[in-house]
This record gives sequence, structure tokens and C-alpha cells, in this order.
Amino acid sequence: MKTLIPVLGDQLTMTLLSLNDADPADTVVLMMEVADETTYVRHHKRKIAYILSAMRHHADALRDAGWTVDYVTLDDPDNSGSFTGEIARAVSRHAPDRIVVTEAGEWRVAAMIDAWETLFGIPVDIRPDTRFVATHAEFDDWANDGRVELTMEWFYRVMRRKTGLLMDGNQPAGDRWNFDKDNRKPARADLLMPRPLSFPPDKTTQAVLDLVATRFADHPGSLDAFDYAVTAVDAERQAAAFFANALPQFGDFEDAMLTGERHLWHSILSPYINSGLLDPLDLCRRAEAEYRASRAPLNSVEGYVRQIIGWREFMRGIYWREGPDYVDRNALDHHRPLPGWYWTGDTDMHCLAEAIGQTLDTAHAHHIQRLMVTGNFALLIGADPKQVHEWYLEVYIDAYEWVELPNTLGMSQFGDGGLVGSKPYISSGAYIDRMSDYCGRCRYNVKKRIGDDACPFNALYWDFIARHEDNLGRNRRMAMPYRTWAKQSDDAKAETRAQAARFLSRLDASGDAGY
Ligand code: FAD
Ligand code: DLZ
Ligand code: SF4
Repeated sequence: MKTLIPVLGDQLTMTLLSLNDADPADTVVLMMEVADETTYVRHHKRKIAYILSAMRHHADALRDAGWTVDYVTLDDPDNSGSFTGEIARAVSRHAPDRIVVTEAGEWRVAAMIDAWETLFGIPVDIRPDTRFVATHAEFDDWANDGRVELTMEWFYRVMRRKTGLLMDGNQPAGDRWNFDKDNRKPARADLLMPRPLSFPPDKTTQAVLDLVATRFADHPGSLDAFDYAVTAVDAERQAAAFFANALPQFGDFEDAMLTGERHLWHSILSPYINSGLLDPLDLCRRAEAEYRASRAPLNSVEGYVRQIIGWREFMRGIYWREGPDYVDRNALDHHRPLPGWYWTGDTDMHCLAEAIGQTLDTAHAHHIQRLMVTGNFALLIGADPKQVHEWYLEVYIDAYEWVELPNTLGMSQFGDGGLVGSKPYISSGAYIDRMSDYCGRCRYNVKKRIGDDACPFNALYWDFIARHEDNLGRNRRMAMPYRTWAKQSDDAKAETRAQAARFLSRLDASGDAGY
């Protein structure tokens, strides 16, 4: 039976269930570079280059493994521009008896695949994506089990038990499930800090870089000094370097930020995990092995494992459970456009200039920059959560909707009203000052709330608290800021709110803040 197996750009894994039982002699693997996928948002140039180059290298790896690969390039003059259009052309080229495909990673593409059977009149077998720890049914069973709130921590413990990761019998290693309290240290730059490996472009990548530079010149971001891995072999080298050099201090400095230090002790593996070059569960097992061999402390290893089998799996569960309308939620009724400098980094707020600048240069920023700098600021100014979501989907190399949307709209913007996070992730400048060296290099004074040189985060924070008292005033986890706000004199409150209003009206007028 002749089989057509489409492999999408985030399915660059040899062990997909769709390939599992196929006979290479009777199978065509179809890979498609299509305009629709490159433009459904204005992806960062580096993200497009990474995905297309990784796809081309993966096609070579599949051929080396004995598969027949039909690869459609973006500049093929007959390219129809869409997955469905390319399946139509492949069906007429190869006349398959059936299509076997691994389920898509997002609602938009899942809807396309659902239509193929009727459109093409041949059976379409959609197989589960086994690169995740929890199946959809497992997440739903857990979520439906009489829970008032869906708390990541409880789900994470189920995943720990399921995988046996960091378990000593029935008990968590070190007798604690969570070492987050040990993991909030500020960092200091030094010459011994680990650096991710650099993978200079080969011929294939260079051809893709040239294509992207011409065709996506109006997309954000830079292609300069492109050095991401684009093969499973090189991604594996980066993983090995992370385990050897950075994992031991990953936990301690997980939330730290430093000027000019773009990676700190983070793994920079998310692009490879999300596109399929690395297996997340395998990475967790290897992290555990570092702990068991006393080469990495438990706070680091538990922190790493939590991010992957906890947060990553939880986000996927929420995405599929909440449905295609999740993207339109706007619990706080926020509608302000994002300032134009989110696409240039041209702001005098140093923390934002750093986070956005590095994002435009590398298509990567680490978690606390995404959550407590760009995300925090967008939330404090009341930015439209759907636009914020589109920005994150555009600019990050690891951004696919299933993981980016619940992180952005849910965790970062509280757009789902508290489903992902039980309180909004907001802070004044004090948090950024504690966790970074940004404020010492900023033209604003982080200690001041009022005045031309006052850190904008301060008045914005209290203005947010005041604005949302009806929504959040009864939230137990917000009790402290509301008590502090209530203790302020009426004059102090009015002065703070006037300061925030001045900032916001300047932002609206100019697209920038500059006092
Ligand atoms: P490390 O700090 O080394 O963490 C280890 C791994 O844990 C990561 O590689 C990643 O696979 C996983 N991980 C950590 N946190 C999360 C999380 N919250 N959700 C899912 N996985 C997590 N991550 C994405 O993979 N894609 C996204 O589009 C994305 N968008 C985000 C948007 C916002 C607003 C926020 C706050 C976070 C977002 N994250 C996203 C999570 C996190 O920022 C990135 O996974 C991380 O920065 C990737 O860099 P790293 O590989 O060095 O991670
Ligand atoms: C993100 C992306 C881009 C930029 N380009 C392609 C492409 O040309 N071909 C492809 O197969 N996939 C691409 N992708 C990734 C897809 O958008 C991703 O596979 C879908 O999100 C499926 O869930
Ligand atoms: Fe950011 Fe305020 Fe610190 Fe400047 S002072 S870096 S604006 S938190």
C-alpha cells in the first residue's frame, strides 16, 4: 500500500509514530516549505532561517536512513504556498493509497489536516505525538478530577510519578518536590560563565540565509552571525555542553539577568526540543543522571526537570484543553497597542532595551526576561493580550502556538483570568533591580516613583493595582499589594496615578515613553 507521510517543520524527529511502522520501499515522506507557514505571523528572520535549514538537514538525514523524501522548497515555482495545496500536488504526483501523519502542534494546522480525507478521498491516519509525556486524555483526566484550580505543581507531581524522574521509590529525591526557594539568586558576570556552542552556517544554511534575507526583508530581527545548530547531531553537542558546563548552576541563577549576558546558565535548547531535534524526556533523564553521579546539585536538576515535564507539559495540556478560542480571551479587558519600540528595542528603559535588543539579534531571551521585563511591562500598560501573543509568536525561535500562547496570554498577560497562573506576574522596578544589574545602568531611578527620572515600572505597578481592584482585590495571592496600596494617603495615590497617566499618554502619543 503506497503511503504518503507529511513531516511538518516542528516534526523533525526520526521516531515519529507516523514513520514507526511504514515500509520505506512503499512510502514517500513529504516535506514542504510553504509561504503560509512563513507568514501567518511576521516571524523573526532568524526563526524562519532556523526552521527551513533544520528541515533541509532533516530531509538529508531521512534519506540517509533509507526514506524517499519529496522535498518542496519555498522558491519552487509550482509551490502552492500552503500545506493543503502541497498535499494536493503530492497526491497527484504519487497517487498514494493513504496518508499517515503525526498530529499537528496547533489548532490552525489540525483543522487543515482534518479536512484532507474528504478533500482527497483517501484515508488519513492521524497519529498521536509521542514526544510529550502526557497524552491529551491523561491531561484531561487529571484536569477533570474534581479540581477547583488547575495548578501546575500538582500536575508536575503526577508527571514525576509517571516518569519516575527524581523519585526514590514513592518519595521525591531529597524529600522535597520543589527547590524553587533556593533558585532565586542574582548573578555576577565572570569570565568562567558558560557560553553556548556556536555552529557556523554550512552551505545549506547559507543558501537558506540568502533566501530569507531576500524574501523576508520586511520581517523583524537580524540574520547576522547566525549560529544555531540545525542538525540533531549539533543540537546534541549543545545539550552535552549544557550538562557539562551550565546545569550545575542552572538552578541558582535561573531567574537572574545581566547586561550583555544573553544566556547565563540557561540551556538554549528550546528551539531544538520544540522542532524535534532533541527529545525532552531523554534530556530530563540525562539531567537526573548528572545528579545521581553527584555532578549537579538537586536544586538545579529538579528546576530543569520541572521546566520540562512540569511547565512545558502543563502548557500543552492547557492549550489543547481550552480550544481554539483561547487566543481571544482578554480577562482584564486590555486594549492598548504594544509600543512600536518592541520591534526596534529603541527605548531608554535599559531592562527593556536589553531584552528586546537581544531578542531582535538572536530570536531568544530567557524566561525571566520574557516574563518579568517584556511581559510585565506589556501587562502593566494594559497591552492587548492577543497582540502581545502575536509579538512573542513572531520573535522567538522556539515559538509555536501550543507553547507560546498559554505562556504569553495565560501566564504572562493574565488574559485567561487566572487559569495558568493564580495571580498576575507583575512587579515594580524593585524586582528587576534585585534580579539584575540593569537598573544601575539605566537613566531612570529605580527607587523613585514620582518625577521625571522615576522608574516607570513603579507608578505603572501601583496604577495597575488600583485599576484592577474590582477584578483582583479579592484574590488571596494579591492581598499584600492591596493592603500596602490601601495604607497610602489619598494624595500619594493620586500622585502615583497621575504619574502613570502621564507616562501612558506619552506612550500613546509617541510610541515611546521618554520623559
Ligand atoms: P531553560 O531555561 O534552559 O529551561 C529548560 C527548558 O525548559 C527549556 O528548554 C524549555 O523546553 C522548558 N521550559 C522552561 N520554561 C518553560 C515554560 N514556561 N513553558 C514551556 N517550556 C518551558 N518556551 C518555548 O519553548 N516556546 C515559547 O514560545 C515560549 N514562549 C514564552 C512566552 C512567555 C511570555 C514566557 C514567560 C515564557 C515562554 N517560554 C516559551 C518559556 C521559556 O521562556 C523558554 O522555554 C526558555 O526561555 C527557553 O530557553 P532555554 O531552552 O534556555 O530554557
Ligand atoms: C514555523 C514554520 C515556518 C516558518 N515554516 C514552515 C514551513 O515552511 N514548513 C513547515 O512544514 N513548517 C514550517 N513551520 C512550522 C509549522 O508552522 C508547524 O509545523 C506548525 O505549527 C504545525 O503545527
Ligand atoms: Fe528597568 Fe526601571 Fe530598572 Fe530602568 S530603573 S532598568 S526602567 S526597572
